[in-house]
Amino acid sequence: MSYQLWYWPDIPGRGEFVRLYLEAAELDYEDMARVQGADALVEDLHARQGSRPFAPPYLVDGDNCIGQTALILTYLQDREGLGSGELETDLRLVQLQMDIADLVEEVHATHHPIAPHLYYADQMDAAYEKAHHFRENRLPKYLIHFDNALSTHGGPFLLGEQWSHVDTSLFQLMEGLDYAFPNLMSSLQGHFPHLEEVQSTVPEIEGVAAYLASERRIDFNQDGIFRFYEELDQQ
Ligand SMILES: N[C@@H](CCC(=O)N[C@@H](CS)C(=O)NCC(=O)O)C(=O)O
Repeated sequence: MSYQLWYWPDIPGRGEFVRLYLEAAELDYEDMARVQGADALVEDLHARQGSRPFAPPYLVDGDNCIGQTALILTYLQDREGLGSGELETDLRLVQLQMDIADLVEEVHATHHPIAPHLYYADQMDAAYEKAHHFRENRLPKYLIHFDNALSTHGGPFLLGEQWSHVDTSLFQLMEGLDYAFPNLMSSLQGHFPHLEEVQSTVPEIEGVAAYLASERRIDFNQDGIFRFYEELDQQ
């Protein structure tokens, strides 16, 4: 039986982290809202009551409904036998995936620092200040952390030759950062060689290559988490 992925249809967003792993592992899934639309997503979410996730993305696997990107990826890894087989290593993967989720939240906060439901135009001053701290402190701190983690097994992936959900997510993260902060990221070129290596190697995974060449892969846009606002990318 195929998995059902529910996520907003018009942005890559957090759904893309799940999609990339499903595609890398060549797992069968239906991208429900891409077919049925955003209204169907809202309706499905509200109909779930007790087992209802707080927000998309969520994955439905028979009677199981799982929300939270990092948890979905961990669930898929375990369900499909794609883990390392060592508890300590798999816990490290979850921990890094949660670090990625934290950074994704901080990226979103650069353009929506006050409230996600307010327009960017109504929180631009705060966004400007938030983005300054993000560029100067937070992003470098995270990138050093991920680059160090990647350096431990000799690459190209976190665990060496075998890719994991952390690699597919780091690829997506770097792609999103390049889109949202092109000036900043080009100034950092060469500083994080392991991240650059994973960014260029993940697209070579067979399932990912096929996916990236397909129409299922949609571009970053100004409604998503990774948005380009020139004023937030100043050096
Ligand atoms: N921590 C959750 C965050 C989920 C989330 O914020 N989803 C967004 C879309 S990317 C959403 O639809 N949020 C609606 C809301 O917060 O009310 C995760 O990593 O999956």
